[in-house]
Amino acid sequence: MGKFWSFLFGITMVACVGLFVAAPFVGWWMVEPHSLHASRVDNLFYIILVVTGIFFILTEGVLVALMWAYRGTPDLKAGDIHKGELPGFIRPLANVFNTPHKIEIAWTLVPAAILLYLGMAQISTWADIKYLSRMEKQIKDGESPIVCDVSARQFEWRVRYPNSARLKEMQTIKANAGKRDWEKFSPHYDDVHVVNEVHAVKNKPVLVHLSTRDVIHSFNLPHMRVKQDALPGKMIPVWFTPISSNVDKEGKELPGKIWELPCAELCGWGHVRMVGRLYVHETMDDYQAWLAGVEKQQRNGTSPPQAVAANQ
Ligand SMILES: [Cu+2]
Repeated sequence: MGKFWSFLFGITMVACVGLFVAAPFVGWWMVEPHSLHASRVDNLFYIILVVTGIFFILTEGVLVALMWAYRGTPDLKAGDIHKGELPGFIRPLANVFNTPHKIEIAWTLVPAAILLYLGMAQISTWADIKYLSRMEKQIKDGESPIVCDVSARQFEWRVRYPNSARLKEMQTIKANAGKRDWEKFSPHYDDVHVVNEVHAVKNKPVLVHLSTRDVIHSFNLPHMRVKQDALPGKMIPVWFTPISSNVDKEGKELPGKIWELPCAELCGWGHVRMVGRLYVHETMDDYQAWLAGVEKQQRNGTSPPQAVAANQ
C-alpha cells in the first residue's frame, strides 16, 4: 500500500504530460490560426503553457519522490520518526531552503515574479487587439473595414450588414472614422440581415459592433483567435483581419474549412446549438456578389424565414 500513492500520482503526472504531447497529432490541439494577430495570441498561450508545464512537472515530481521516500511500512507506529531518505535530486534544493521561512519567501516571490512578467508580456498584444484607437492605426489610410452589427440572442447570432450601395459609400470614407461612422450607419430599412453568418474578405479588416438582446453571450471565432463577451446594454467593437479565405467563388466552404462561431458563454438551455459560421471570401468582388445575392432574396421575399424574422 505504501507504494500505491506514489505510483498513482506518478502515473497521473506522466499521463497529463503525455496528453499534451500527443494532442497535436490526434487533432485535439487548437484550431489553425488564420488572422493577423493570431500568432501573437498563440505565443502568449505557449509562454504560459511552458511556465505552468515546468512547475507542474517540478512540483508533481517532488510530491511523487517524497511520497516514495517516506512511504509507510508495516512496522511503522504512530509517533515513530520515519527513516526515509530524501531523494537525491531534492537535496540541493532542501539545503538552500532549509527553514519554513525561506520556503515561504521562495513560493511567494517566484510566482509573484512570474505573474508580473506574464502581466507585462501581454500588454501590447492586448492593447492592439482591444483598444479601438489601435484598430484605427492598424487600418491603412483610405481603406475602410468590412462593418457589420452582430446582435446575440438566445440562441443565435443576428447579423446586419450595410447593403451594396451603402457599402460602396462606406468604402470611400477614411478608415479611421471606424467608430464614428457607425452613427451614420445605424439601422436602415434596406440593411441586409442574416442569421448565424459572419462574412468577411481575406486581408481586409472586419469591424463587428457586438451587442446582445438578452443575456450575456460570448462571440468566439477560434480560427481568428477572437473571443469577446456581449454584455447587456453595451455595444462593444471587435475587430480582426482574416489572412486566408475558406469559401469558393459560390460562397461554399472549402473541404475541411468550416470555421465556426460558437457562443462561448453558457447562456441558457439552447447554448450548445448557438453556433454560427464565418465565411471569408477571397476577394471583395466575391463578397459583393454574396451581398447582392442576399439583397435580391430579401427584396423578392425569398430569404430564409429566420432572416425575415430578423428584419422585423
Ligand atoms: Cu449564447
